[in-house]
Amino acid sequence: MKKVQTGQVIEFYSNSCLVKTESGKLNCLAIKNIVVGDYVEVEIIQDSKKHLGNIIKVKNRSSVLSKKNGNKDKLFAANITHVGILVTPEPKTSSEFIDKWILKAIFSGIEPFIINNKIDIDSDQEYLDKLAIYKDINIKIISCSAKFGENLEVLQQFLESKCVLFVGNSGAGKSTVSSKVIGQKLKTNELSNNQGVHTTSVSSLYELPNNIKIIDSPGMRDIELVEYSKGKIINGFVEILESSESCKYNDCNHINNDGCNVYKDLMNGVISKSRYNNFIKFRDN
Ligand SMILES: Nc1nc2c(ncn2[C@@H]2O[C@H](COP(=O)(O)OP(=O)(O)OP(=O)(O)O)[C@@H](O)[C@H]2O)c(=O)[nH]1
Ligand SMILES: [Mg+2]
Ligand SMILES: [Zn+2]
Repeated sequence: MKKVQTGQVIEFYSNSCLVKTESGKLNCLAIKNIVVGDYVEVEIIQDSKKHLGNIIKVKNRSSVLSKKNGNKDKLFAANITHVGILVTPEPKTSSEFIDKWILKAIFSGIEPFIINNKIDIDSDQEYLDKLAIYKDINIKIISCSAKFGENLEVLQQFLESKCVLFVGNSGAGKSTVSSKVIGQKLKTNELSNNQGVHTTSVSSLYELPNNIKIIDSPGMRDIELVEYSKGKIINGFVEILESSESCKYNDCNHINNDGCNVYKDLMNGVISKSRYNNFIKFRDN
């Protein structure tokens, strides 16, 4: 066995993690600020029963998902390329939830897309109008029924060579989509680590054929946007940002319509009401 190996963290417990390298899965001592998805260098330990390796280096990340925890950033997952936002007629997905995750993805260096799940159940015009808003701003939408396996091959194809995190309200079908794509049930939250201690949350990375990677990180379920400064929120609304470049005044607040191009585009229907409302809400709350 090579003394130093490169691998990816595929499972993360409170004080240890599993690193997948060319010679297999190595149980390693977790070090500070390592998360599932990280590429690391591991030094093999010859004489320890508990841990097979020490992480000596973390490689640069292409993206990182984190959450503010007081003054600190708590990291959840690294090197995710795509966030799949599950949108369903039942439970009803709010536009606020969708816009929050689009913004979060953009700020984290990750591409958001929408999974229109449960196409087997009835949806109304309001629901279809909601989806149309995201199609208009060039968000990729994949429609499927996870439960009945409809169109899942399209999702699977799209996910090739990507590393995805599925997000959605409770009941939207994250677990169903994941297990259908993975072809097995997900690991549950209750898992014992090597010292027999039950950890309440474990983050996992599932590697599938065709180089599909799915990350399951229970801690990322609910996010808040308090961490982003008011001035930056507009960067999470690309069409509004673009429109704002034609506002008459540099310090336009996009509310009073004096020379405001965003307001004009809102009136023209170029910018959707719900996107505009969420932008103002996220920015001014
Ligand atoms: N009709 C229909 N039901 C679905 C579909 N996908 C999932 N469901 C059902 O929706 C319910 C919730 O699915 P889950 O996969 O457990 O949802 P989840 O997003 O993991 O929910 P939480 O774990 O609570 O966050 C289950 O009863 C599924 O069978 C679908 O495409 N169509
Ligand atoms: Mg679930
Ligand atoms: Zn303006």
